[in-house]
Amino acid sequence: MAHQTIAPVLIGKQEYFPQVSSVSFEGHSSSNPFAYKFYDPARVIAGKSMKDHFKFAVAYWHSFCGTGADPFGSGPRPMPWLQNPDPIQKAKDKMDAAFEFMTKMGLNYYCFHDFDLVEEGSDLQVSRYRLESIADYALEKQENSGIKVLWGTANLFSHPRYMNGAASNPDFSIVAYAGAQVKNALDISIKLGAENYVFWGGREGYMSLLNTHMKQEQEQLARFFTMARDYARKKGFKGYFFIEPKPAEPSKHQYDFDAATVLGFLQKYDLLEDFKLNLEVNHATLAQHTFAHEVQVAVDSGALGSIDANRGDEQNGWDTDQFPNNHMELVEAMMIILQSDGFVGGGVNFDAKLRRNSTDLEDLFYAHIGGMDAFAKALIVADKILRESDYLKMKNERYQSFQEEKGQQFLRGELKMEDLSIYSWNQGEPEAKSGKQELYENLIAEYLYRFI
Ligand code: XLS
Ligand code: NI
Ligand code: NI
Repeated sequence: MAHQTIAPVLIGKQEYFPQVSSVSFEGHSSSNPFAYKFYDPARVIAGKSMKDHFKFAVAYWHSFCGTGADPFGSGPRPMPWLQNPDPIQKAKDKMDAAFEFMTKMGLNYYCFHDFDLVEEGSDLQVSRYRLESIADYALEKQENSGIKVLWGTANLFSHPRYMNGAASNPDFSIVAYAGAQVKNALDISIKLGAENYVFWGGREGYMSLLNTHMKQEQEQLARFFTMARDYARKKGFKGYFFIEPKPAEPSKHQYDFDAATVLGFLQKYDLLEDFKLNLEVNHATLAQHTFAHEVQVAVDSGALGSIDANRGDEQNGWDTDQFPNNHMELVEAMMIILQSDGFVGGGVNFDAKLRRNSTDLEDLFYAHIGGMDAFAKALIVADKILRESDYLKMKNERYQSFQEEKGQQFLRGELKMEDLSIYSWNQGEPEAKSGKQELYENLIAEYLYRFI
């Protein structure tokens, strides 16, 4: 087979994306499909460069491992970096492709699951060896390029052993195995200088309550998070841990259902100091929330750690993980983020995949350029709305009565039910005040077209 003889000669040298040399900012009047129209990394918005606002990251799994396979058929996407039969060489080829892509895109971060980097071995020892080999290679590439790890994680959902859960499994030996895997993943993440570490519990939930001790499983989960935190801290990890909420899929019910559920859990088990949230747009949709809702819930608790940027499909009820392009949705979210202190530790990771029939290698560029431009545009527009429009004034005026004496007393806890009663008997029927939702919505629509 030709690739077996060619591969060693090409280590680190093959160019996987020769059609693109580099993607840079050309402004909104450019028609170059390989240029940013809005994402100008150095441009300062609200006191911070766009680059620092977002810390855009590529998701290793979707962009360099996913061939487009779905339950109905194998993957049609040619992935030239996945051809070598030797797992370590294949992992290196994949990493070459990833770093070539990120360098050309000007992306400064990536996110990975342990076994995105290299295939899982036949046992823990082989896996450990493989992970260490590829981590050495990654470290070298990171040092040469300046690219960093936004977060690492362990894949605790693909292998059949996790069919009944990982940390929340009813069988202790599986919980222990998950522990061994997470220990490795933490070691690798720390070695690669990962800024954060993620837990997404795709199988931490149940398929049927009939066979499930929900209370115990949640306690197991909390115990597991606590152990992982303690281990990582002992090893010198300074970053945040993020829990990524999702209500279902693949489990029927996932314990990390949505932002509010996870916050309650973290508070109950005293983990809020070290654990924040990684919010995914499409997961919000599945939980029947808007993305803005999830962001607001997190921000209100100082727990907006990071974002998995993507979007769902208006007709499909599953995690389609499309690249983001919904401007109304993103502006609303960016308005909330701009009014907060921004991400606690994290950034914007494109947990998004090309459609199965997007099979040209250059499609990966279009997808990320579109996503980054959508966020950049949303940031510009959100900032402009907050600074130049009546938005904040309108919103504050709705609450004006709480600035007045009685409202203030109420907020301070100085009134009793009897006081509310006396007040209302004297005032009579309150005047109707419009919520003006359409006017607020128009503001976003309007500013989307006058932002440059
Ligand atoms: C799946 C999740 C997953 C996490 C990382 O729905 O989004 O990709 O982000 O395990
Ligand atoms: Ni995700
Ligand atoms: Ni997802």
